[in-house]
Amino acid sequence: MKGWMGKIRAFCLLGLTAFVLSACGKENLTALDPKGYGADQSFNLIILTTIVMLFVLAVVMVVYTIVLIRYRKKKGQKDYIPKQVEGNKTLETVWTVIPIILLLIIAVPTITATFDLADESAASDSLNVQVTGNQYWWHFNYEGQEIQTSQDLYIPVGEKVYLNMKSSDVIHSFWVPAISGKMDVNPENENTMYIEAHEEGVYWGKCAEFCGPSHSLMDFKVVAVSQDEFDQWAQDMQNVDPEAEPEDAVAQEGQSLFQEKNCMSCHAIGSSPAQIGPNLTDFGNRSKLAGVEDLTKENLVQWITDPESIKPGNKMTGNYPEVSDDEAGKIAEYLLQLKPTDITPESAQ
Ligand code: HEC
Ligand SMILES: [Cu+2]
Repeated sequence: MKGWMGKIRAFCLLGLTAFVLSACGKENLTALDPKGYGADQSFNLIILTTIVMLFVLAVVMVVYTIVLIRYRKKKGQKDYIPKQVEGNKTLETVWTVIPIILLLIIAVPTITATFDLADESAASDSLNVQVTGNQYWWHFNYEGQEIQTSQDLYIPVGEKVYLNMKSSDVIHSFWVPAISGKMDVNPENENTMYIEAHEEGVYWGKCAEFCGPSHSLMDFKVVAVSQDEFDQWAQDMQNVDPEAEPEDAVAQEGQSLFQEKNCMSCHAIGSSPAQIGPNLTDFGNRSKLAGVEDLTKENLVQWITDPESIKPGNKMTGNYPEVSDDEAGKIAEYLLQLKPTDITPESAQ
């Protein structure tokens, strides 16, 4: 009776776990539904290695079962030691050669893909973006163009985009599972990879190298848009006047406070490269605040008054003068109206 109940309980737990886990993950945050060039390669290799492993498993299980049934001790049989066989040449050759063949089947496409993904020959004719990993946010500097942005990386769909990556502090890892594999982002040397998205859309990215208390909150997005939309976006971003006065009176007060409270010592608006904190040129167009929270006025006020409550260990906490809720509300009005372009993560979805 007890064993029976245990089985039911284990079964329910398994079902529940599967149910809960099936809701995990965000849209376009999986390597199992590839939407980009590198992700295709990884996925094909996953399938190939899985087939090879299942083949090995099947063969071993069949042999195991046959041996188990055929050579088991039969009723009435006496104990005896079977004939000892040693150094069978044919067997030794077979079980050496088959694994070598299986490993070659895996190795050849893996090495080919590795070299293909490291190919930098098209870099000079492609869009190049300098990527900087920072404790807990990403910065993007479009080379040869007056565009700096943070958190959301806009790219034209169907084009190779080269990412030249470095870290400003510790080691991070750039990973957009649906588009491509991971690449370490080191403080000392630049690593380069290219990404290419097949479809327009928003793809979630994660830092994949433990980098501090808010490592798991170091999310970002790749926004893939058509070439026309990308050109429009680039033009709009270049045309931003960082000192433009907002129309709304409250937002105007917010703009003055943004200067008074020293926010500009770390945050740039426009293409200035200052980057102790995220560039806020298109902040109002983002769908997330600091990469993780929904971009609402309420959350923004909370961030400005107490960033620590959202991202522990971030580099903003304690490094600016105290801001009251009222002042934060005004600054929020100012920041939320920074919408220099109609090309946004929402429009790309
Ligand atoms: C010492 C430098 C520094 C100062 C001064 C500073 N910040 Fe920040 N700020 C940061 C850093 C670093 C981050 C990124 C935090 C993270 O995600 O880990 C950040 C993030 C933000 C974000 C989220 C940006 C995004 O892309 O989602 C906003 C909004 C912001 N700060 C507003 C302000 C305001 C308003 C002030 C002035 C009251 C201010 N900051 C002062 C460094 C600073
Ligand atoms: Cu990181």
